[in-house]
Parts: sequence; structure tokens; C-alpha cells
Amino acid sequence: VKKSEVVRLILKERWRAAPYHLQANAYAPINIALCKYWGKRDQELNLPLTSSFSISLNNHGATTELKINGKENDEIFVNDILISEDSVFSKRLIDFLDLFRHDHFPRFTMIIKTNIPIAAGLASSACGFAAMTLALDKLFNWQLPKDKLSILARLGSGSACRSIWDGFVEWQVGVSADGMDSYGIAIPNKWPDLCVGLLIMSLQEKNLSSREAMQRTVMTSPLYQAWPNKVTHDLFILKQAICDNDFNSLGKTAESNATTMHATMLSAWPPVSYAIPETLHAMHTVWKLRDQGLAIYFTQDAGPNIKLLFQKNDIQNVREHFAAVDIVEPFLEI
Ligand code: 2P0
Repeated sequence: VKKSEVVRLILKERWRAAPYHLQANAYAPINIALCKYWGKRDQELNLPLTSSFSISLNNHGATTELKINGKENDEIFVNDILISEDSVFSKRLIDFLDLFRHDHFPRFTMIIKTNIPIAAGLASSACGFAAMTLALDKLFNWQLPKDKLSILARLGSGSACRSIWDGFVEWQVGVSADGMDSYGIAIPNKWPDLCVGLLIMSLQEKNLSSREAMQRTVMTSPLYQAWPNKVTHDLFILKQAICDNDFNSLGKTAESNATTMHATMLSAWPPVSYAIPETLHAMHTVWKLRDQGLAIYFTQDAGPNIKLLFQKNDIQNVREHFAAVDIVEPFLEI
């Protein structure tokens, strides 16, 4: 199934209609998976092999402004820098926009502003494509429900389907070939004391995309066959932990899910590791602090940066050990 067919199924008579506004903008948060998406059953539609579960980081994310520019080309600015049309990043965005317009028209100026490092394993493509989808919905006045917007965002980047929502989100795996049952669903439970600490160790762009890394893992890792069962188990425990407000169960499950995902990558061939020495150092610090009685856990995505999980009453303690930590309270009203 092609992306354009899915877009037609969702937009129906709205597909390729003229824009309703000349300009629109939207915001979407980054999301951190507590149970990871790692492996696709469909490369074209970004359909996953398993469900996944995340938390959106309310005030950390991307704002996208879309303007019809009347020019012959699209222009993309990221944090005020004009991005080359030939870059992989631009091509991905332009291909995505082309799904919704005739022969590349109208052309857009896209002004993307993020308050997170791009491509350093902080889910910048997730919030970027989610914000773009929400801006398109406004520009074309589609007024689509969020499950449909989540499917469209997934066509840009898999994990973007979770950034359509705040709070806890489950991306259900789905079974259909066109992916109409594979989108993010908001889990209504809140956890006001939950904190996520971002430890930025490197701002360098990764040299292997998560797209390639996950495909290589599925194709070559002897450990990958254990992954779907691990996800089923972890999802169940995570949801239970949220219902019971059991922080240690949530933290343990998220950390174990991340280390298992990275073990599948390390056992791929050629091996994949996103860790740098600072990553391992932070992990050891977390383990040491936990031995000393602090309720702190970590997770790591397709980059070297570590995300700490802890609760509000330990903020001071965490700051003492991780001076550079950027603390986010996902459920804080802002
Ligand atoms: C996640 N990651 O669940 C996992 C954990 C990285 C590690 O989703 O190819 O950029 O666009 O569907 O969404 C990053 O992968 O990949 C990701 P595509 P995406 O957050």
C-alpha cells in the first residue's frame, strides 16, 4: 500500500483541495518511549512490528509555521537557518508535503523552531512531523479527528503518531495492511509527580538513522525474536504501574525495555551502538544512586543522550548528581 493511497482514504474529498488559509502554525511535543518502537512490518507506511508506549514532554517540542510562498521552491528554516533543499531532512519533509498537494504546488515556506537538539536521539523528527501534520490540518481546514492526524503523522515518521497527544500515549500495533488501525491513543491517567530529566551529552547528529538501525536489527540480530514478547510483557506492566501509581515498577520496566532494545542493536551485524563514554558513565551513576536508595531510572533512544525518570520529591537530589540535567514535568499545567 502506498502512502498516497492512505492519504486519500483519510482525506476523501478533501484530498488536494485548495488551501483554506495562506498561513498556519502548530506545536507538538517530543515524546519519550517507555516501551520502544523498534522494528517495522511495513517500511513505506512506518507500520510497527509491536505496539509502543510513550510520555509527551509538554513544553519541549517543535513549532511549525507553514506559509504559501508563491515561489518555485519550498524553503525550510530550522531555528532561523535555511536548510539546503538537497539535504535528507528537506527531502523527507518535501516528500511528505507532496502527499497533500498537486505537482508540488502550492510551495511553502516552513519555519520550524525547536527547543531541543535536532537528530540527537531526542525524537525531533517525531515532534517535527506531528507539528507539520497539525499545521496542514489548519491550513487546509481538514478538521480531522486526532486518530486520523496520528496516522498521517506516522507516514512522516513512525514515532510522530505519538506526538499528536499530551501525556501517556499508546501506539497500537494494528493488523491491517493499510495501517488504518495503527495510531496513537491517549491514555487518560495522569502522574503529576513524574519527572523526566534530559541529559544532553552530545549535540552531534547521529551517523546512522534509527530507520536504518532498526531495519538492520530486525534483519540480523539473533536477539530480535525475543523482542515482541518483551514488549507485550512490558506494556502490560507499565499500564498496571500507572494504574497503581507504582513508580519503581514503571522505572524498572522502562529501563529494562531500553537496555533490551539496545542489546538487540548491539547484537546486529554490523553492530549498532549509540552510546558514547558519557552515556555509560551516566548509566553507572544511575545504578549507583539506586543502590544507595534513590528511586531513579533511565531510558535511552537512538542517540547517546540519557533520559532520567524520577519523582518530584527527588528533584534536588537528582540535580546534585547531574548538574546539567534539564528537568521536565510532563503533567505540569502550562
Ligand atoms: C521510539 N525510536 O519508540 C524508538 C526508540 C528510537 C528508539 O521511534 O523510521 O524516527 O521515522 O519510523 O520514529 C525513532 O524512530 O523512525 C524511534 P521512522 P523514528 O521512540
